[in-house]
Amino acid sequence: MSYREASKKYAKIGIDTEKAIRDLGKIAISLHCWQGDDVGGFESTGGASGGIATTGNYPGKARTPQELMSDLEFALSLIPGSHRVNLHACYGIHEGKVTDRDKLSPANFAPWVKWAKKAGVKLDFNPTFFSHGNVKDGLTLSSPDPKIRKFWIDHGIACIKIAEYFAKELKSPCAINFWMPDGYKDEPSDRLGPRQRMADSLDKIFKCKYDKKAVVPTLESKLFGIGVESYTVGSHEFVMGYAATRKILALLDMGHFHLSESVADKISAFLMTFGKVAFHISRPVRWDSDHVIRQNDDLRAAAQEIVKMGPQNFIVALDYFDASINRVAAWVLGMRNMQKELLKAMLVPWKSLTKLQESGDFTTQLVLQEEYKNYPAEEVWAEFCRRSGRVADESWFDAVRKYEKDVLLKR
Ligand code: RNT
Ligand code: ZN
Repeated sequence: MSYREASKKYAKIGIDTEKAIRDLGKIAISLHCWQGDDVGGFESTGGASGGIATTGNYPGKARTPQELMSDLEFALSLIPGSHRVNLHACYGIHEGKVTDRDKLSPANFAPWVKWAKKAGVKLDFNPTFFSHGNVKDGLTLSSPDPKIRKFWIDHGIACIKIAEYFAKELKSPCAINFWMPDGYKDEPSDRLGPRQRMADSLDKIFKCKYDKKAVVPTLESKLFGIGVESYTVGSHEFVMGYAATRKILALLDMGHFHLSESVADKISAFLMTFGKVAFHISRPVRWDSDHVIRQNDDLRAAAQEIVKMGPQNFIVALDYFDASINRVAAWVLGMRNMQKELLKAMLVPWKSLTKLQESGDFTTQLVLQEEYKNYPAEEVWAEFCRRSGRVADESWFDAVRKYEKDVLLKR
């Protein structure tokens, strides 16, 4: 089937494929730099800690800022559309001695801004509250030790300044996501105190002066982490309450819920409360394992909610890290999968399906929901890729294989 024929078929159910192609082109997804080096960063060679872990030892990971930048650029050259890159504070660039997290400044990220301008991407940011000696007994902003709290508060403030710098330099608001691993392995005696200290520390961070239009803080909730199984300070209830009362955004990570919960179902309620929803698109397998996202039911359902409620109301960032496969392929595949699901969601006539829902015609609704899954979305995808100057099918992977041979395996 050609694109023209597919377009005609869609027109019969009230879908304008040209509009879908235009709309998809407008969605910028934030590509997480940390898939490129297993959440390593440029401060030490310690690797990730704090309830998150990477597994695998595939060759070729980026070891320097230059390597990470070129890998990102190469990945972006295989992904249609224009996107954002999501940096973590531990990816600061240090000449000689490493500047500690509480003293980071825009200077540590100037090379990233220079690169972003050249690569034509905008930047998002994250303070790094993990993989550091000042995570004391598993706690940062909620530590009972005021010196520890102060260190991390200063880190949070330093990062807000860096986010503001990104926004101003790149002329695009910068989302800055706060995720703290704080929690306990076994049942704590006091669940309230750490949450009160966490809220107080966050208040001290967000009290700093910053341009509210340029910097968009988000707060990420979590159910549990490895080694932090019994209690997480930043639970969902904590995050919803804090974010709603302080008028910042809550961030939903698809791996941070009980596995039988539907994250997609939460979005509409969040949207009503916050007006905007921030998202970490991830794939948990039995736990928050951060597998590369696939075109599965969970991703489809999330993409459908994003499309139905208006992509402009979402901050869509990817968050997974698989060290057992080619890391560039992991980026490209995940981004393209996300885009494919968004496109498929745009090619469903939600208005007519909603009418069926409201009239109680659940049989027709079910039948059509299923039949529409087999409409020729791939022709529209191919056309979108053609117009973006990217290949539509799996041949992008040939380029990755070549890059692996020529560049990655020589590291
Ligand atoms: C951890 C959170 C967090 C991190 C990144 C690296 O469980 O999902 O978002 O994955 O900040
Ligand atoms: Zn996350």
